[in-house]
Amino acid sequence: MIQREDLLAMRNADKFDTYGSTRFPTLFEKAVRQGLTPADSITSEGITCYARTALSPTYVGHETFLRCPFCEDVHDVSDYDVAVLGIPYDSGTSNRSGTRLGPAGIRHASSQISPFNPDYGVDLYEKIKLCDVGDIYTLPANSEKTFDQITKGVGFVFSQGVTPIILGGDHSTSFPSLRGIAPFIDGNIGVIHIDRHSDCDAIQMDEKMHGTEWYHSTRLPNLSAKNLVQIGIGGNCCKSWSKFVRGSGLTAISMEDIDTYGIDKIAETALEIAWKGCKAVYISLDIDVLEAAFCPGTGTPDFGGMLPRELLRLLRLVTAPGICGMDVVEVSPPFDVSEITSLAASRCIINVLCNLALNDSLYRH
Ligand SMILES: [Mn+2]
Repeated sequence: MIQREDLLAMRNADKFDTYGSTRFPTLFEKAVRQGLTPADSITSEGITCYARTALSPTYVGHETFLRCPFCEDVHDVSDYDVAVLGIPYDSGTSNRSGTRLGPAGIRHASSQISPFNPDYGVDLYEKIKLCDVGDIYTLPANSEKTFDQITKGVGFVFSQGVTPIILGGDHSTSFPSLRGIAPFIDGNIGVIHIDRHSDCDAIQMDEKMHGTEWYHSTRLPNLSAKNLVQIGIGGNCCKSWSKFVRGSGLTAISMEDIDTYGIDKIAETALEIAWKGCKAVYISLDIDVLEAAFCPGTGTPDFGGMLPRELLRLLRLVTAPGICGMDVVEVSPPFDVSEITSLAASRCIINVLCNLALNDSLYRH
């Protein structure tokens, strides 16, 4: 039998204590200084609100969106108009996971796209001061603590007068993102939610998962379901959905409705409902609203969704008046093919930014 002390790993284990620990305190101090202290519910050392340096989880992004500047110190975010941030989180998925790699996938795909867009006649780099502030430090084993991190991180960016563009992550993250923004809006918020799924159950598998975010978001004090418009609905759905729709006052628009009335009329109706009595509107785009053939890289794809040009036209029309934030969720690179889904998400965000720049319609704080 080999003696324990003759094993290389055991001999090395004995040596580890002699190395000391000089780099960790320095790195951690810098990470906290630049990435903010974590949400109050988190007690372990080494966790920050925004993931920074080598102390980050392994799955956080290493590139920036559209190769824009990285805002390493979150306190400098007020130097910019718009901040892209990632939420690498997929513990809220009920079927296929992988959206924790969504932010990295979208950023990588975005590097193929030019900031100049002839459809809009806009050079984004000239018109908008855009940065990437990195990823929220998520905790895959605990949704509530992750949600606290998201609320703090998104809220901080918005409180600095900056419009957040949020790369998901699964759709459960929209609730804590809105919870971060809502307290800083002096009035009501409307939501334009583009998705094949309605996502308004109170609870899913005993937790707040990615089919529950609208139930909880519409319980925020200044976000009423009467200002929530859902466009593209028609995929998997629980029967409890109809009860919530009737009771809450939300407006659901199906793919059949889009076929009947056309994108322009649908957009006009959505704007009217979302903005009624509101100071700001948030856009939440679940990439699975696209016809499954165009978005293989998502957890719950469905046939019969929007065609790419329908989605781009809808986004162009509904972002015209200005928005307080946007998320693009449910991109799951492990299921993607040739980066199609990540590329679709990137194109949607870039066109929305172009539209905001063109109309000078960023939310005014
Ligand atoms: Mn969906």
